[in-house]
Amino acid sequence: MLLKLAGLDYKTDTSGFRKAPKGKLPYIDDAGTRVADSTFIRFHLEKVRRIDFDKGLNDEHRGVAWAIEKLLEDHLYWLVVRDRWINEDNFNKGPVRFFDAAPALIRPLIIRMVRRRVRANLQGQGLGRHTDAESALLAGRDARALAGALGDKPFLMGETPCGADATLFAFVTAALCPLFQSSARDAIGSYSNLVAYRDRLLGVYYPGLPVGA
Ligand SMILES: N[C@@H](CCC(=O)N[C@@H](CS)C(=O)NCC(=O)O)C(=O)O
Repeated sequence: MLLKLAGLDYKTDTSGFRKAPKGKLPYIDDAGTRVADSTFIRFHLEKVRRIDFDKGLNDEHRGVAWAIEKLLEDHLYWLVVRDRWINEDNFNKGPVRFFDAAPALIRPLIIRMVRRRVRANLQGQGLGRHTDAESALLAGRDARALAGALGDKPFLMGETPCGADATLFAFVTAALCPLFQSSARDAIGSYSNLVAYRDRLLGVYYPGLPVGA
């Protein structure tokens, strides 16, 4: 999404984590320079390609945009991980497919190991310690904050997209994924401005991408 906002051509590599410098996605390979993590990808593009994703924003708006981005990446993110990886039905509808390429004989073992690690991460970060009802409360507050911040503007900070729109769009779209039962989906889906934002940005940046209902 950042590359789209920057108007830069790119090719998508779906081969997975093998070349990811930090063992996580996303990363980019910019003419041989590998940069991992969406925030550092953004910093790289700002420095090397001289792009200011927050052009036209004053310090107050830059601060709010950054805070919203981190709310999404470091709070709502974990609620979505929890919904998808801990809930058995959700896991079997989505994340289980990440392991399709593993040899069938050892696949269940790998799945158990990776799920154990995801559970440990959720415990370590802390959000995995809450009950379902408490998590749903937090998801509700996240959604209220996001819907309130967006209001009736076309983009988070006004008439044109800023850096945090890349994150907001990604998270709203992921949370609304109709495949999963989730408190994040219920919460985000109850705000018509967030659903309309998803639809609008999909139409502009990913025309034809099927996202379901
Ligand atoms: N805040 C980081 C998050 C990166 C991240 O957690 N990526 C997930 C996929 S959405 C991942 O690669 N997880 C693999 C793992 O935790 O081992 C970013 O925006 O780049």
